[in-house]
Amino acid sequence: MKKSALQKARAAYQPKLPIVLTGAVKAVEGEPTQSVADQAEIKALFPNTYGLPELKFEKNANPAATRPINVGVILSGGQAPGGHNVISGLFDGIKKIHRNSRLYGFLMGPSGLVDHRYMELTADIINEYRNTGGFDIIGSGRTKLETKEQFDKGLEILKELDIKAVVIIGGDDSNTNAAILAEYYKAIGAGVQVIGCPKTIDGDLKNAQIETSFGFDTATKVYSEVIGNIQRDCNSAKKYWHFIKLMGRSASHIALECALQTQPNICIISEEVEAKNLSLDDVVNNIANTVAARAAAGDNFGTVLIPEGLIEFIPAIKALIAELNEVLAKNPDLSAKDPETIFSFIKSNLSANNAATLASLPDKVARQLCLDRDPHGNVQVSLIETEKLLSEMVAKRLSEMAKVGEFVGKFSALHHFFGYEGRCADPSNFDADYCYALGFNAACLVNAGVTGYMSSVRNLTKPSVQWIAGGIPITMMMNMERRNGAMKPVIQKALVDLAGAPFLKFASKRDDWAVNTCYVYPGPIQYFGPAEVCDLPSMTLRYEHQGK
Ligand code: FBP
Repeated sequence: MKKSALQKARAAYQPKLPIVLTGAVKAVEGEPTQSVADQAEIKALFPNTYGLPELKFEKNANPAATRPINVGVILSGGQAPGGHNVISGLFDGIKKIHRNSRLYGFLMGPSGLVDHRYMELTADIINEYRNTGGFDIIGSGRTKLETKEQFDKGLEILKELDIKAVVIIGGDDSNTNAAILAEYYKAIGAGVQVIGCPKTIDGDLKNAQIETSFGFDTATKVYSEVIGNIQRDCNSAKKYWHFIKLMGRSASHIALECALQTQPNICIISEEVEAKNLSLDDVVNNIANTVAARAAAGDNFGTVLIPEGLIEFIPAIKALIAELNEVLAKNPDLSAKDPETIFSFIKSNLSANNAATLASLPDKVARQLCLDRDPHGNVQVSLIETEKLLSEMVAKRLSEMAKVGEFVGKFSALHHFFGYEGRCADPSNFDADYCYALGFNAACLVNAGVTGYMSSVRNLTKPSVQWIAGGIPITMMMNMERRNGAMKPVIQKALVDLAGAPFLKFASKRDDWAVNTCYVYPGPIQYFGPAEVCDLPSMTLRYEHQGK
């Protein structure tokens, strides 16, 4: 494989491990835990893995003799920078436990386990992928692991390869499935442990125990670089409004982090739209008013950041999606029908209010909401062109305002969607170190013999040598939610906290950023140079944990 100059230099980067993981460790148990909500239901569903204690690794002066352990690894869901470093940390971790340990990668996501598609990850292969972006070492996929048949089929190959533990690297849905798999294997005495790793650029897999998911840091730095470049372009030409949609699924963490880094004129936060019960027209009017205020000062340009999940948070559309989910869940045969039949069936089976909301949307958006779902039942918000929908509605509103003298200026919009551009970037030093530590730590959890735990590395705003390593029972993060028409145990998603330091910081500055031009240009991720340039964690993490 031909390598760029940066790739060659980056291959030599040695991720910094927390000091505690550099020698032999022992797992110290904390208090028994409870799920974040719905304790009785979760306990009943996870009788073997509920209530486990948190674990913290400490140095072990008298390590016991070890035996080789074979481990399987799965990359699940969307790509996130640093996945290859989780795998290399895991590889180095199990090799440190015993040099004859073996690592097997299941190919193209969870389906690789079920379909017995795998490869052994040897040192030569691992060395090709250290510190690189992407998930291409074994590929990823979104197959949902949920049935007993899938679990049993997976167990056949795990037994054949003498695999003692499976590490599932995924987001909230994949780690929910990891918990279900752990419970099942424990219940049947399969002798296979399951460990999760918190991955997703969306940043919504975090809680009191998991400070951030990996990939968020790098992806937001990539988006912030290009948003900064666009802002400099628009401040140079002074003739366009840029409508920039950002990935992040339901949560607006990515948009908020990019706003903190680049200081755009407008950034919409979906969670606030919902909390204030704003309609689509309210959102449009707010943007149009800022465009008009800037135009009055002679500035016919600007930037608007839009979280991709916005549409789901507009209360009327949220109600519509909830009913769509019910209709789809009650009529499973629909999925085999052609799109036109599904669309007209849905339209004629909605309540009057929701049918009216659906009818008010542009046809393309209405169809996307009804027809495009991922295997977990999520609306595929990345496919909905909210940036175009908003700019068209803003243009219409501005022409009305112009007629009554409330807008005097020009409005010319350009559109961008940043998501895939950042998911496979070479990990920042933060993500390279964090991911390597998560993988290495997962090996320690396997060695500790536990199951149903998520690899946890904390204290992340401190230098990486001071990070704290351990394991968090996945059931601790779970609650009951309605999915596909039934109540299911799932990991609670972390949305933007409107009382949290990152949002409050943004809210205190945004009026100034709206009218004045206060752009910041963060520039590209730096991999070599002083720590204060190269190793800084995200602003979200810094505000959440250090208040700065
Ligand atoms: P995960 O939750 O699996 O990490 O995926 C994140 C994400 O990048 C979202 O931001 C986005 O909505 C979605 O994946 C896109 O999915 P796909 O890769 O299937 O197009």
